[in-house]
Amino acid sequence: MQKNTTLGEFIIENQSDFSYSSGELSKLLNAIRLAAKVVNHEVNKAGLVDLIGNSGDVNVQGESQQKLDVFANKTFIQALNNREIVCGIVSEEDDEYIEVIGNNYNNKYVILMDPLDGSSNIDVNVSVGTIFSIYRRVTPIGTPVKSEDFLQKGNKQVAAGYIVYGTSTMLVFTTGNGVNGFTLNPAIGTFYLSHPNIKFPEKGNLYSVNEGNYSHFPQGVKDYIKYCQKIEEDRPYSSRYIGSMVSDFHRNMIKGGIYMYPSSFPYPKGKLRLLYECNPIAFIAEQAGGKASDGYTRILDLEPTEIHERTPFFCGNKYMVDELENFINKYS
Ligand code: AHM
Ligand code: MG
Repeated sequence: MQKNTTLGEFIIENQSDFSYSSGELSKLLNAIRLAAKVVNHEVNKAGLVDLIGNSGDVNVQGESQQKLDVFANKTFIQALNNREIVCGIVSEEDDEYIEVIGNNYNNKYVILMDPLDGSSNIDVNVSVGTIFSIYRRVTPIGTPVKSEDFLQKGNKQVAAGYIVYGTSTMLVFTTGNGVNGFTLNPAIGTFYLSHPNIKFPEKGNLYSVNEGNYSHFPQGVKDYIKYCQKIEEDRPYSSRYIGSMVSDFHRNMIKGGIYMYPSSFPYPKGKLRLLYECNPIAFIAEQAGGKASDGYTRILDLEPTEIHERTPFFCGNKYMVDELENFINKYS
């Protein structure tokens, strides 16, 4: 790989690594790259213009939508629609899946996304992210997309990634052949390969969880948190929690650590959505040598039944998630 590789060059050079190496997956990643730049531009100036705050609308899950949520949702949908690469889109912000009719239903891929994750952080200038998950459709080409195209297990993903709009903006993705991270040079609007072949470090010393919900966590999770805090060997671990899953996961993957969103009140099944939050992050985690679990089962092996379903989520260094599962299994 040459130095200063751009994302565009990387996509072309690695096309043969993509599971289904038609130019379409490359086109799809290019559409995401473009939308990411547009959203990045808007996120960066959010403090300057009247974009911060609530749009007044409520999404399907009863959560109030931020204006930038709406903007990011529209931007990604438009970029994907315009290129006629996907036959359907699921977004956290839309109740039903979106059918893309263009190209006579001949598009091969579906995409599921959270256009702006952690959006409650925008008002306070804290990092947010976009998460996406890509599958090959299972229904015949040339027919309208159906719900079974979206309700596939995570282990069928052909690509997944996230964009973190942080101190710098990064696009991190996998096509099942390792994880690569690209940093945006905002002066010229180009993503450069800055983090090739990302792997979790051997040891982690961070744990990330909303401890305000502690009293509602399952006993095994409570015991694991106490274990993280115990002065012993390489512990206590440091507690780090931004409240933007993309940023929390990104930090933990680079530095070593575990992210947890267990079942709790008011989220008996956990807060995070399986299809467009947990599955793509789990795919990336595994490709980086980590592990993702609902406490019992590999996230990527869960059988989805609804597009907006939730799951408890534990993700990080493999040995840390193994330890957590041991604590949980003591009570099962
Ligand atoms: P969102 O998609 O509505 O932004 O919710 C998901 C976010 C995650 O990014 C984050 O880790 C979590 O919600 C924080 O929730 P909490 O405030 O309950 O800790
Ligand atoms: Mg989200």
